Amino acid sequence: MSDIKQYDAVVVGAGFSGLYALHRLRSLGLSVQTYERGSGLGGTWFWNRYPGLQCDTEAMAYTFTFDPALYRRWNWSKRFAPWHEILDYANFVADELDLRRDIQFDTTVVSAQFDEDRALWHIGLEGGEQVDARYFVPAPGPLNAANIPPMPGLENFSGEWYHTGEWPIEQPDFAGKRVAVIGTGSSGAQLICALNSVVSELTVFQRTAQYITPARQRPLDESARAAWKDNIERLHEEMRQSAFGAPGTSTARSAHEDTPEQRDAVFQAAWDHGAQAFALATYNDLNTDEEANSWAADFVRRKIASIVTDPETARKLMPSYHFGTKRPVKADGYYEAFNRDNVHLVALGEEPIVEITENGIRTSEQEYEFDVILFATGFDAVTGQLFKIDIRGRDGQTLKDKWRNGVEVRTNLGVTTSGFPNMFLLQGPQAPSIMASYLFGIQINVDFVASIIEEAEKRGAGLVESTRAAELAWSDFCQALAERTFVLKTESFWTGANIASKPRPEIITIYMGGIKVYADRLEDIIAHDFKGFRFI
Ligand code: N01
Repeated sequence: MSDIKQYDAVVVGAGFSGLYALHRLRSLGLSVQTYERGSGLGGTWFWNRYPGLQCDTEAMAYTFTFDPALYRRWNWSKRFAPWHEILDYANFVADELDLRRDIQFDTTVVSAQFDEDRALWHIGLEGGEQVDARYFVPAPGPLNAANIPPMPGLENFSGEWYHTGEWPIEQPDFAGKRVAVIGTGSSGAQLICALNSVVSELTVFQRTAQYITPARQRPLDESARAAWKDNIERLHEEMRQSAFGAPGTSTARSAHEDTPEQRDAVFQAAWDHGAQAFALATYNDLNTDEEANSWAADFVRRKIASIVTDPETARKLMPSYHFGTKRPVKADGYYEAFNRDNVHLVALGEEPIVEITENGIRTSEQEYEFDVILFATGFDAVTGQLFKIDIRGRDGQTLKDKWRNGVEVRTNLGVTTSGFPNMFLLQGPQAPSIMASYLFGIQINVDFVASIIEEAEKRGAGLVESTRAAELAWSDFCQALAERTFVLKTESFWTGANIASKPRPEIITIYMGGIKVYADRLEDIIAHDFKGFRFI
């Protein structure tokens, strides 16, 4: 008798998708073991804990809706949940669903090899232990592999430095320090807003000027929570029928239907409302129509000009790429921060970084001295963390090779890829994932995986696998969706072009079709005998 532990399913990661998968698969009667590399729950919220971090999806929509009673038991304090409250929520979910007993922390899965003869996955853990599982369910997170750009001299820096995505558990103290922030995406913008009044000097190194609209954070009172809780069954259905997966995040109106004055009023109302309104709920053609896009972009540029008092700083902050082709950034007080005497802006297009020195950062123009350098430089997105696991399917083929190191990622619905039977990706490439309300997308994704596994168990099938035709059709569909928009015109982590050393994808790794289209497709597949999947 082998002393290798045997499970029905192994889940990699105890972020929200891993937690819900553990719950759903366990409720099918399977034995499930989850391995988590961190020492706590929460995935991305465990690793990102920088000052100012909050979720930019409204908290009441960033809550599991699969069990209305569970939904009603949790109380968010603010419109946008701060990171530590989201960690508390992850722990609440784990406790309520009694998940902890099947999660092993501080355990990194390093390999997973499919054994065709035994219809099993051999899963290798750091330290050498191996376990076996019939189903292998990686949920390592699409924004989990920190991108620390190679900068000559970093090893010589005598101060402290951190990356937002690998933040220390003990919060560093920045009071009175000279701080550099490199990067102005969601993480950088939140950091800049939180730190500018705490540090003595804050210097922002900006590679691309972004469109940043206000989040409009505010406390949530009982009546605001009740408005959601009392209606959660209806709101769940509204989320299911929407593109983004949250109420109030879409519109059927074209920007061409309004006069310039009306458009300005619509943009202003969205600017005042905050959250996703500006990008998603103003007009439906911002990402497909040149004029509509330019009207939105101009509105933000005019805001920058009216807020930022120094014209030279305002000029550097003006974005020029197509609005919405990088993930829209929401932050309160971002442009206002640059009116402070202690906040400085370096536009890297005009003044590139040459090296990190012992005392700070040397650009082409001068050396800046810092006590702290903060990298808000994003992630090797979507495939980065997945590729850290040596995953081998049929005939020993690695996932990395099959997907040509990210150049040609092919999945069926973001869930499976042919040649890797009984492997189910959660929030994987070409699933709604980072392009939709995250927890809602998780529910749809995991419920579908659970349906396939339930069907395989019912049929007594040892293996289930996507057909090659199905994954070609789905990934080509994802690419076609992207080509209908402006998204491919801009270098971003959506297009896999944020990291210079990474090969450029030929097939996009994100899915832009929205929750409704995705969920309808999954229902149709189930109704048609799981077409596109082979049960063996
Ligand atoms: O990362 P990013 P992020 N030298 O890739 C710059 C989620 N999130 O961590 O635009 C100098 O967006 C880079 O410049 P450029 C959310 O999905 C959510 O901010 O590529 N600069 C950019 O300015 C978000 O979209 C929340 O030219 C370099 C920045 O670094 C995603 O995570 C909060 C550089 C990276 O921006 C990623 O956001 C935070 C270099 N070599 C994050 N390399 C919520 O609120 C990169 N940059 C839920």
